[in-house]
Amino acid sequence: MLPLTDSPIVRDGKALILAYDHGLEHGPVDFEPVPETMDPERIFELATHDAVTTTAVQKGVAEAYYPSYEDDANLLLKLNGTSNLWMGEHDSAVNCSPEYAAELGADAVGFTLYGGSNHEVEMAEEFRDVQEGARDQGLPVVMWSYPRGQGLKNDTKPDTIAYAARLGLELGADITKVKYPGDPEAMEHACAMAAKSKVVMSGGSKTDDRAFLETVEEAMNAGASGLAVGRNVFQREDPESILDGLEEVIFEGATAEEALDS
Ligand code: FBP
Repeated sequence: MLPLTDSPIVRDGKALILAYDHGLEHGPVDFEPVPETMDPERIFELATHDAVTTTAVQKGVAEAYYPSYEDDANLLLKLNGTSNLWMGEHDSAVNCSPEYAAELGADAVGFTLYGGSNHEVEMAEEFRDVQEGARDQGLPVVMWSYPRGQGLKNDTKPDTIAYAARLGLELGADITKVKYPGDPEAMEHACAMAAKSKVVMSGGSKTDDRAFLETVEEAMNAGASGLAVGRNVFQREDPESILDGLEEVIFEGATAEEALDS
């Protein structure tokens, strides 16, 4: 496990990952609420906000846009992904290597693992190559740990999320991104399962400012090390304002109430 003390993707041991792989994972529908977000430039402008420690994108977006932002934003290159057009059992195609990620200027790499899928074994083997390749490049590894598959009817059950967090530790992720399991006790259990590795909460579909900041506050108090968020930022008309609030809650220890009042 990397200590992450020198990594630009964490600030004071915490991370706010701006996720923008939705064009692949969900398709154009996610850009409909705020159409200018279909342009990656808009997201890289947000990535320069002080609250954002890194931005997660796929290879093509990084190749085309990151060169203009490399002085002002950090890059987390997602190394696998699947479109919503895929109707099979949960799986994710590896589309970039850690070596090429490093060439593109990545500060970290990301990988989705669908524990519980019929493809879990192959995905874990692919993760081994990614994790060891990232170690060779000195890059931290962030696992999107999403238990899914035919046998899993509820992917946010407390036990399932605790297991998801533990998979990150066991397989060598430095940071594991999990869905919020619904209450602070369950999140605390998941963070404890990750032991020395860090857990960040996944943003999820857009909610109102209060509900969102309160959940982030709960997750932080439960031991999370931050957030990986897409839609709850870029689907807002004023994304800078929610980033201001997230900065207060994640890095300054403010309550959601204080962040909303400021
Ligand atoms: P959101 O904050 O918008 O949920 O983004 C986080 C994320 O993990 C993205 O990186 C990814 O594209 C998406 O969620 C996957 O969402 P799901 O598979 O749950 O539909």
